[in-house]
Amino acid sequence: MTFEKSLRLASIAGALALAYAAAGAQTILKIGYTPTQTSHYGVGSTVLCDEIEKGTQGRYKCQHFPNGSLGGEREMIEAVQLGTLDIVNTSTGPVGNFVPEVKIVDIPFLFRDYDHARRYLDGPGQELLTKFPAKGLVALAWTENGFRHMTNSKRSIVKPEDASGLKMRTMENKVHMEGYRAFGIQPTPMAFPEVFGALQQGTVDGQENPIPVILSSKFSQVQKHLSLTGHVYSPALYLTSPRVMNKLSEADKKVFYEAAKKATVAQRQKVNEDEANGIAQLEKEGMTVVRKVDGAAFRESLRATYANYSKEFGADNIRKIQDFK
Ligand code: EAX
Repeated sequence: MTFEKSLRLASIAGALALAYAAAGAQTILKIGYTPTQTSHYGVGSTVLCDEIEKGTQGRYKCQHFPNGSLGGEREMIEAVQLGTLDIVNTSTGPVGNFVPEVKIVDIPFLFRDYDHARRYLDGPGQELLTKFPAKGLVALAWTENGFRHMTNSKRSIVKPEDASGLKMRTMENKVHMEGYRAFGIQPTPMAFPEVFGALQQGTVDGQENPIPVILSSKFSQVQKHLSLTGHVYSPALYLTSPRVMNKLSEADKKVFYEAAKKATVAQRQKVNEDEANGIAQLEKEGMTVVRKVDGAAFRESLRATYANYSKEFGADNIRKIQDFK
């Protein structure tokens, strides 16, 4: 192409872009997550998108891909890096495979309770968000999946010996798997969209997830026993890419970050509601629930594993998180 011709084409493209903008052209952002649209992920994603749409006067709008319709969390993060997906609302499950610094927050029994986890992530945990751009990702904000509990089809779990020998689906997360092995579980990593079928067919005996996921994914249909082990906190993130962010004006960037903050509040609120009402609901659906788990025994079983975590992450770094008030 001659220089003149390409100039002419460029000016045509420019004129077209202006015409679209005048006609109220809209950019569609594809957002994906593994649970349903009515789950905590759907609630948070809806607020994120509504706020972005409002704040940009409709120049940006979302198309939701819930239910893992675009694959598991690892695949969706890859899609965001590649640019075939714009935003993913994902647990940290596979994130450490992309941004290794994040793995520390996946250590079992690291956070005492929701208040501890949320305040830590909103405070010192913000520093971890700065590690994403080097990996072709932008973390808009921390959000939440919840404390994970075990379900299975075989027996009630009160202490590690009860969990021992059970084949359980886990996320593709080495930190989790190492801890769960110490509980005596046989961890079987699997993408979330495969989990219901695997439970139904008995490929695995159980799985572990927060109440809002167990509820929204209807695991009560394929699992008899629920134990409130709360063995690990599962953080989540709204991830997008530099590709998306670099197209935004400074003002629009601010809109995206502010929208993510509001979304986090809504997603955590939905977790609170499910924690408050969901356990009774799951009982009504036929699950046997163990509320009093021997937490001390589960922690104790992790002693040697914690020594390994300390080697990997630094004992001081772990203690700083545990001691955060
Ligand atoms: O992020 O894979 C999992 O078990 C996650 O907890 C679920 O997809 C929600």
